Amino acid sequence: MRQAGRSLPEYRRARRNESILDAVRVPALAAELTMQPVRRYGVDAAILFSDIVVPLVAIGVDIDVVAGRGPVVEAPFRGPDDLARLRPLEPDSDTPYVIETVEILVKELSVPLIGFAGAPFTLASYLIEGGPSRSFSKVKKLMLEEPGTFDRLLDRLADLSLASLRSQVRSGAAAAQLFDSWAGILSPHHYERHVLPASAKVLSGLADLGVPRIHFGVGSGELLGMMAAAGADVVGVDWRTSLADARERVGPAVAVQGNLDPAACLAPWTAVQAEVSRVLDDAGHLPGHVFNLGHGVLPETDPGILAEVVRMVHEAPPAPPRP
Ligand code: 1CP
Repeated sequence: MRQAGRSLPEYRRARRNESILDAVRVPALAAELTMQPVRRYGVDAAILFSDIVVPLVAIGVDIDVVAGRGPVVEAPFRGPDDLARLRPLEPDSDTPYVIETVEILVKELSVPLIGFAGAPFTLASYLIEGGPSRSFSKVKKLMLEEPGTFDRLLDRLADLSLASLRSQVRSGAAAAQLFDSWAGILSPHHYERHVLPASAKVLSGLADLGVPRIHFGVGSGELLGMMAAAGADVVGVDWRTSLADARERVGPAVAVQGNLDPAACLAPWTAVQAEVSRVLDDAGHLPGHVFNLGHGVLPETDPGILAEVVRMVHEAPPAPPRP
C-alpha cells in the first residue's frame, strides 16, 4: 500500500526536502524509493513511486503537492470552460521519466511492479475542490448542478488515467491499480450514474493487456459490487468492511485486497498480531486474497512492526486450491 516508504529512515534520507513531483522526474531516485520498502519488508510486490496527480501536472495543470497536506490546485475547475485545460496525455513525450522508472524497476526487482493511476472521480475531486477536502461539497455541487460538464470532465480524466496505465503496463508493470480513494463519499446512486461509467472505461480499456486490474477505494463498502463490475480482477477493501462481507459483494470471480487498519500497526505487537489473524480469518484462508493495509502506511509506524506483519502473513498456512 501507499507510502510504506514514509516509515523508513532510508526513505527520508533519500528524499531530503525535494518535492515529490521533482523526485518522480528523476528515474534513478524514483526507482530507488520504489525498491526501499521491498528490500526492508520482503513484500511480494512493489508499487511505483509516483503520485496520482503526475499525469495532470504533465499536461500542464498547475498543481503543487504541499508537504503535510497533499495536492493543491492553483486554479480549481469551476465549469465547462475548464474542460479545455485537459488535453490528452501522450506518455512518451509527457511522462518519459515514468516510463524510464518502470523500465529500471522491471530490470532490478525480483517481485512484480504494480503501476497505478488516480480514478477519474478522485482526480476530479482535487481539481474541483482545489485540494484535499472533508466535505467534498464543491465536487458534489458541480455533479448535481452541471451533470453534463461533470460527466465530460470524468470522461476526459478516464482517458488520461487509461493512457498513463497503458504506458506503465507497456513498459513492464505487471498489474494496474486504479485508486478511487474518495469515491466512498458518494451515494451508490450517484456513484452508479456519474462515476462508474468513467472508471469502467479505464478498467475495460486495459482488458487487452492481460494484467490484473485492482480497483481501490476508501469507505467504499456500499460500492464494492459496482467497483468489481466496473471490470476489476481485484477490489481493494478498507477496514470498515469485513473481507467476508466484501467477498459476498464482489462475487467469486473477483479477488479482495486488504484490509488491516493502518492505525492498528501503531499498537504493541500482540495487538497487531490479533488484528492480522482476524484479517486472515475473515478472508477465509482462501485463494483470491491479497493481504494489504486498508489504506496508506502512517508515517509514525515502527518499521519493525511492519516487518513482523509481513513475516506473519508469509508464515500463515497456504490457502487450499479452489474447488
Ligand atoms: O508508497 C508510495 O509512496 C507509492 C507512491 C504513491 C502512491 C501510490 C504516492 C506518493 N501517492 C500515491 C497515490 C495517491 N496520491 C493517492 C491514492 C492512494 C491513497 O488514497 O492513499 C492519493 C489520494 C494521492 C493524493 C496525495 N498525494 C495525498 C493525499 C491527500 C489527501 O487528499 O488526503 C498526499 C498526501 C500526496 C502526496 C504524496 N504522494 C506520495 C507521497 C510519498 C506523498 C507524501 C508527500 C511527499 O512525500 O512529498
